[in-house]
Amino acid sequence: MKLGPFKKIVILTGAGISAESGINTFRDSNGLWEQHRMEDVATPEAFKRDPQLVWRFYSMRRIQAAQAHPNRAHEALVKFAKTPGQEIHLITQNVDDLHHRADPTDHLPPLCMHGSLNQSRCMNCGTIYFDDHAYFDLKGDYAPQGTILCSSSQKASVDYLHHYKLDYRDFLPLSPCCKAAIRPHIVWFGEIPFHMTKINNLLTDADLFVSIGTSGQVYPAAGFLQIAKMSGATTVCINKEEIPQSQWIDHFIQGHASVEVPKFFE
Ligand code: BV8
Repeated sequence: MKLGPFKKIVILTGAGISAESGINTFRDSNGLWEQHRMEDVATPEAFKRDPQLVWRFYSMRRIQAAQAHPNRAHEALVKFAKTPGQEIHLITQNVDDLHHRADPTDHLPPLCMHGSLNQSRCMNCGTIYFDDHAYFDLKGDYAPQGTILCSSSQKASVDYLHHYKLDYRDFLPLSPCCKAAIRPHIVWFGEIPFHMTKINNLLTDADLFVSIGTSGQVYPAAGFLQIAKMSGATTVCINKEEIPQSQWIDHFIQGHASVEVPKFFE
């Protein structure tokens, strides 16, 4: 499909762009890992109620993301961003790092509105750490000392455990700064997504908005198509199935992201 030319292009991605890399989406499989609904696990209340369950949940997702690789859809966006003469912005709802790994030279740094799987945050002072450590193994057991499950980029050694002052009794990581509870640096349900001011400015200025691999179930991202359309943008949705926002979509391209995204952006 040949559209444009466009001056300011804004792209939103969701779990569907990572599905063909082997990362579970949220609503295609009925719940992830512990068979808990996202809303029951990915909330501040859930972390307060059972921090170990939440750390097991995110450990599984860290292990899965570390084993995945960017697919042709991630790569096609980076290739498109390298073409001169247009302004392109990427917003992602995903917390995996596949957009980053597809783009080592940062041609299209994503606005990660829901945070990052590979970062943790001290609950006392808010310090953010790069931390892709899986505190629990695939069976849900505490990752035994010495066999830390994390990507090779992380110094996997015993001093890592000591550095994070793992409290063996309740198997919970503590922040090296305050020895306080440390949580995934992720936006949970009921929390305000990151970069919202910048995102709203991008949506109102865009002349092309492309939504890729998202079910349009989670706000505020689910409202972006409407904002862009009402601000005068041409809107495109690339997804495996229809989404509720069809009235705000100019062009709906049904199919797999790894096939349709390269076709659309080449
Ligand atoms: C907020 C991090 C206030 C966690 C996530 C009632 C009405 C409206 C809103 C609400 C409401 N009740 C509560 C709310 C607010 C709530 C919300 O929207 N709830 C929903 C459930 C109704 N939202 C919030 O709480 C947000 N905060 O509203 O704060 C505020 C906001 C702004 C300003 C001021 C105040 C915070 C939401 C963030 C929650 N955290 N993620 C984690 O990941 O562990 S959301 C989580 O779910 C994901 O990050 C992702 O964003 C979302 C899942 O969405 P998708 O990415 O779309 O994934 P999904 O599986 O649903 O769909 C995949 C799609 O891909 C499918 O359509 C499938 O067909 C397609 N697909 C699959 N394979 C492929 C494919 N397409 C192409 N190719 C393929 N191969």
